Amino acid sequence: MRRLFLVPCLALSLMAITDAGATSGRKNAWLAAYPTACTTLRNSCSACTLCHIPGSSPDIDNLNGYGADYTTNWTNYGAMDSDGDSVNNAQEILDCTFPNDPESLVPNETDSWSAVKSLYR
Ligand SMILES: [Ca+2]
Ligand SMILES: [Ca+2]
Repeated sequence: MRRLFLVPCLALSLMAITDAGATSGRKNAWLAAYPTACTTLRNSCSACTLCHIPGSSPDIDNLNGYGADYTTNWTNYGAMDSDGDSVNNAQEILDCTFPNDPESLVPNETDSWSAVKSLYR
């Protein structure tokens, strides 16, 4: 009877260890792949919110669009546009914008210049 209880417990423990290791491995792989990424994105990666839905547990069931693309398309996720804002994920990392937030974009220079000119009219 005791063995019947211990075997499932051991199996669950191994699954938990394996999942935690994989999660940490993905995070560390991202940080290693983007050593010059801005501090905002690196902090978001370290806090798991770059790839997971904020406020949720950081497991495979709570990935955001970017996290899902990162996890399932390891070799091509940089060329993908996870948030549909017409900027690919790799460029968003270079620009320090969030690849899962379509509102997170580099400001349009034309719009910015128009805003500055409007102050002096
Ligand atoms: Ca994008
Ligand atoms: Ca974006």
